[in-house]
Amino acid sequence: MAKSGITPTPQLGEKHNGIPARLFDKAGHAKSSIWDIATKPEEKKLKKIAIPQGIEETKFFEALEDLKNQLGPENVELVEKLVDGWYMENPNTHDGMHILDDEELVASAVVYPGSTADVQKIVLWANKYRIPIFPISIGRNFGYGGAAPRVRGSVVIDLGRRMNKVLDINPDDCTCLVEPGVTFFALYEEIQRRGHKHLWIDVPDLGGGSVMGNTLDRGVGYTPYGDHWTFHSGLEVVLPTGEVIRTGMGALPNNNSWQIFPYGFGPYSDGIFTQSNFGIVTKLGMALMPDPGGYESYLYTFQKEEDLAPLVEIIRPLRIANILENVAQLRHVLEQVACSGKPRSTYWKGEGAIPDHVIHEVAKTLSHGDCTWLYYGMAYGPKEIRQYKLDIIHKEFMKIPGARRIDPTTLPKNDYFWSRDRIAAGIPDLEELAWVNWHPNGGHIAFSPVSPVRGPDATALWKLAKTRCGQYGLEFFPTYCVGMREMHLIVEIVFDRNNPTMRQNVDKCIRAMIDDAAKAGYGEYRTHLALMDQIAGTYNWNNNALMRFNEKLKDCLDPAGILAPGKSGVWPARYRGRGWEIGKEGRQSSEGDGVAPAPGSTRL
Ligand code: FAD
Ligand code: EUG
Repeated sequence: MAKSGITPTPQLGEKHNGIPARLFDKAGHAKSSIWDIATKPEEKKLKKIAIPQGIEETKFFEALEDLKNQLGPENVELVEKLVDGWYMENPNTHDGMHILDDEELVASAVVYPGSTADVQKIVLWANKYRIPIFPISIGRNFGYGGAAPRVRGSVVIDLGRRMNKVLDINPDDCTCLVEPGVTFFALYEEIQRRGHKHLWIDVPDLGGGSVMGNTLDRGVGYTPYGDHWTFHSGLEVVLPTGEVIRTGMGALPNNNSWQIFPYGFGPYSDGIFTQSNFGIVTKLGMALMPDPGGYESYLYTFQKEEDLAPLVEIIRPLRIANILENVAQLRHVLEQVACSGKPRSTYWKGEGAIPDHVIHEVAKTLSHGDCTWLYYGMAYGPKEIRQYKLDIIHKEFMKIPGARRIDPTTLPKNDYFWSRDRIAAGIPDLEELAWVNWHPNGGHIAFSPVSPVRGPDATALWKLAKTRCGQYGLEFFPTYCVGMREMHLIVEIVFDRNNPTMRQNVDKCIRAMIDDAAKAGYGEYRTHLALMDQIAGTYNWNNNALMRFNEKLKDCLDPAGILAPGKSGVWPARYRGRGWEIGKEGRQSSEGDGVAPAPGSTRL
């Protein structure tokens, strides 16, 4: 791709999913460094529209005409080509970071509702014609499937394009209510614009995702409010049969407590709308953090791989006692090397994974110096309050021989440290994208097991990943996100999207890790569409009792089986027993053998 062809990144003022003006230059750099080494053709014309199984082609096109009549022709688009784009200009038709062949997990069409009533219309339409639909808020679920539907040919509902208002910010209660298309970037800017300087949000490593999509996928950020689902309060949901509900206090007409008390009365249903295919969320309430009156980032480095176990033992009691206050990241030095944004070939051209000694040679040249682990944390509050905690942390962390505290005053303004500093203070950024450039046409996928905050567990998972990635000749970037009583280990593997052999190796490697982990008693907190069946299969206690419960809910809530079939491994009755699961044997095809006619068709 010619560098001269690079267009400017759309800004927030022009597009709901654009980049804030303050990060425009950074986005430009990120984009050109991707384009500099890209070789995959930018655009691919589909051989054929991906018509979903279970409907005749002519009937499908008739159905789309009907949908256009209901929503306006400009709000329904047929998918005829695939453009992978990049993080800031992500496709809504497929997974821009596709691990399977790029024509596998693709939409037939994309539809843009403008209101909850429009979403209801789309759901009723899908029931009428038996067409699978798949909701996205922004579609930047990179590492986990992007905007792709699980069933090939589903109609993607891109909620964010027209439903992207911050509906409410309550500066006294410190809460907000958002529509699907509000990104972390957009929410942050809106709070600044309204002058609520005392309100913080909590952001993931990249700010381009939606508050809603991230929270519904149970994503994480890095302030004390890092576990997003914990901090939500209140949903509005369109059910797969078209009814709308409000959960929690939202069910009480004229209530003024929807965003401050998440439970309401009676069975608490919110959880079933996360990582699920039981409803389409159209409004979400979130708690906002009050400015703690000061903050201070710290970075400690640890020399040896074996330091992991004693370090994690030190972390656990401090984290539970809230001396370690935020969802911190404990990162491996290779990720820091990759964060420079330079491709792997800069450091190593050989076969197999980069040898450790090469990584350490490069690490010596980085601002933090050579090490194996880096703990990026933050202390909050006025100076004297912070200092109390920082002193304890210093005393404890320095018990590890060779531990070092990096003095932030020695670090230049553009050092990666300051990006972590912004993120832990709720200021969304774009820096983290750099490591996706490790390979040309960089795609990535995550293996994300949950670990107790215990030395032996952290070490077991680290070794498991190291062994399998070594076996497949792959580098991996491990980061532990330190929750209150557990850690998510995020093992990111970058691959060249244009290299099918490499993609297949990554797929095999991750599948092996999932099985190894399950055998040792570890499960994933979240996953890519292509891995959902396998992972759901590991949560199989008592003869798959949980999956049978989920299937019962699915059949009851979605009798026609139209909403995101197969999401999280939950298949509607019409699809079951027809080979739709992508198995651990590494089958690359995502489709099964047809669907049964749906029951109850006269009612709908
Ligand atoms: P979407 O793609 O819109 O949706 C995510 C999921 O939720 C999909 O399965 C979708 O079907 C479902 N969904 C969305 N909206 C609805 C709705 N209204 N109703 C029902 N279901 C819905 N993630 C983290 O959590 N923390 C990180 O620190 C982090 N760091 C990253 C770093 C890098 C470099 C990259 C590339 C990715 C990172 N991610 C991280 C992963 C991902 O980018 C974010 O989680 C992102 O916020 C998800 O994308 P989205 O909000 O656009 O969600
Ligand atoms: C990260 C990435 C994730 C996630 C949590 C954290 C951070 C990576 C891609 O998914 O789920 C550095």
